[in-house]
Formats: sequence, structure tokens, C-alpha cells
Amino acid sequence: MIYTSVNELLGIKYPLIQGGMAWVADAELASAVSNAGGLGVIAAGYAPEEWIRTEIRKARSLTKNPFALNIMLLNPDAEKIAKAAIEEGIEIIITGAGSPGKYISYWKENGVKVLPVIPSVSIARRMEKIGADALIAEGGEAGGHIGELTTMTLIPQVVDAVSIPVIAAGGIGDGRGLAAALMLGASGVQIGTRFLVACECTIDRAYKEKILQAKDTSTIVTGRATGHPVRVIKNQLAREFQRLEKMKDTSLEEFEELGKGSLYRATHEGDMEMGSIMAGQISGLVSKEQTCQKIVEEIFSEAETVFEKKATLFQKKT
Ligand code: TUI
Repeated sequence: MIYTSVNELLGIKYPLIQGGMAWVADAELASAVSNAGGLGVIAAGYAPEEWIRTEIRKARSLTKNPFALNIMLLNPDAEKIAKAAIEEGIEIIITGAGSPGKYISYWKENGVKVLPVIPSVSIARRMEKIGADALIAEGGEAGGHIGELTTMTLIPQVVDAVSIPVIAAGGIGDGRGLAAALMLGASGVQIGTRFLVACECTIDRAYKEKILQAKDTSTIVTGRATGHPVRVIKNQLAREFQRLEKMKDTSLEEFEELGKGSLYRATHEGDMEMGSIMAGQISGLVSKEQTCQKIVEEIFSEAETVFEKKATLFQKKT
């Protein structure tokens, strides 16, 4: 049984957190992951406050286990969501795409555990200092908005720099990835892409098919020129972004106009050409639709097998 400080901290059976994927991670997915023994996550993303409140209440009716709210700090309404989370009795908050510095003491006063997603050692140190309970260190293999470093290089450097638990994210999709992350010093993993094709994931069928058909080189990063790099599956929208990035005089407004509503177009309208199909580099490994229960159990039993086999693999035969 793989048991770490993250099981204790979050009160969960398996040290696995579901990725807080905007317009994907709703009450149905989050409660299914929590019922499977991981930590389910509802993603606030750019959704209206009422949607977030409704999903929190729905998740509470679907699971007795802990679940978290992911607050995406690029959202101009983040402050309203920060307050709504407390009013709705959320006990674990994960933040992404920015620093939660403004909110952390308010959340902590209300007994919330705070887990910021971080892309570098300096931000990790800063988050530990301001009171984070654990960190989710996310490498650039992840889908969506990403930092510069890879998971392989980021995890051990963050683990050495802080004394709170570190959860690895980016490029992890099976038991081998989980085992590798633990070997790098992580105390748990966050997995997004594999849950895109979970039976309980409610996104458009066409999005799921894109993940199931993806190969190793199917994703690219757009938006480096704007300071908001985003990993997506290649399509017409991604090529359009690349074309604009090559033209030196494209304004930020033009990029924003092209990106506006594009994630929702993919997740809810099934637009696979002008929608933003956010997904990680591990998409090529994700080849079957399974229940959350099966995904979680398979990942942990695979990791245990890996540990047992490899323990003797590198010893000299006598
Ligand atoms: O947040 C993510 N991934 C996301 S958010 C998202 S929604 C979106 N939609 C359209 C355009 C852009 C985004 C899709 N994917 N991952 C966590 C993450 N956090 N990655 C990087 C960071 C991060 C960056 C800077 C965290 C902290 C940070 O701090 C800056 C500072 O100065 O403290």
C-alpha cells in the first residue's frame, strides 16, 4: 500500500489528486475520483460564481469523502470565488496560474488547507513561507497553462528547497509515472489528462476521442509570446496562434480575441478545430475510457508492481 504524508494531510486513501481542469472538472468527475479514494477537484476556472456554488453542493451530495476547489487566479473574479469557497464550506483549496498571497491568511483562518500549484523553486519557497500546507509542482509536460521546467527537473529541486509535502504534476498518467514521481521525492501525484477520458467525465465525446487518438507528438505550446504558454492538442486554432506569434506586431488584444471562449468551445460544443483542446504530453499513453475507480486502482496497483519488480532488477546475479 502506498501511503504518504499526503494521505494524512488530506484524509484520502490514495495520494492522488485529480487535475483541476477548467470546464472539465465538475461535481460528477470530482465526486467519482473522491469515491475512488483520490482527491476529487472541482475547477472554478472562468465559470460563473453560481455554477461553482451549485457544483460544490452537488459534489457534497455525491460523496462523503474530501474534495477540493481549484481556483484559477487569472480569473478577474478570483476574489469573489475565494470568498464563495469559504461560504460553501470548502476545506481544501488548490490555486493555479498565480500567487494566492492575497487570500492565504483568510483561508487559513477559516481552517482551509491550501495547496498552490507552482512552476519553480523560487515560487515554491515563497508559498511555503506564506503558509501553504503542501505544494503541487507542475512540469511543462502538463496540459493547459504551464511553466518552463520539466517534471523530472522541477520535482527534486523543489523537494530539496522546502519541507512541506510536494505533489508531482505534469506527464504522469500511469503507475510507472507515479512510481517515478515518488522516486524523485514527491509524496503524491496530480493527474489530469487521464481523467479527461474517465466514464464520469462529462466533456464532449469529440474531445475524448482526440485524447484517445493522440500520439506522443500531438500537443504543442502556444502563447509563449504573450507570457501565457498553454499546451494543447494541435488543430486549426493552435496553428492560427502560431501564425500570429510569428508576426511580431500582433497585439495582446488579438491573442485574447482568438482565445476567448475557446476552451468551452472544445469541452461543451465539441469544436475540435477552433476550440482549445488542452491536454498533457501523456495523451499518447491514454488509450482507454475507464471509470475513475478503475483508473485510480490500476495506477496504484501498477506502481506497486513496478516497485516490487525493480527492487531486485538491478542487483548483480550471483
Ligand atoms: O493553472 C494551471 N493550468 C491551467 S489554468 C487554465 S485556464 C486558462 N484558460 C485560458 C487561458 C489560460 C488559462 C488552463 N490550465 N496550472 C497551474 C499552474 N500554475 N501553472 C503555472 C502556474 C503558476 C504560474 C505562476 C503558479 C504560480 C505562479 O506564480 C506567479 C507569481 O509571481 O507568484
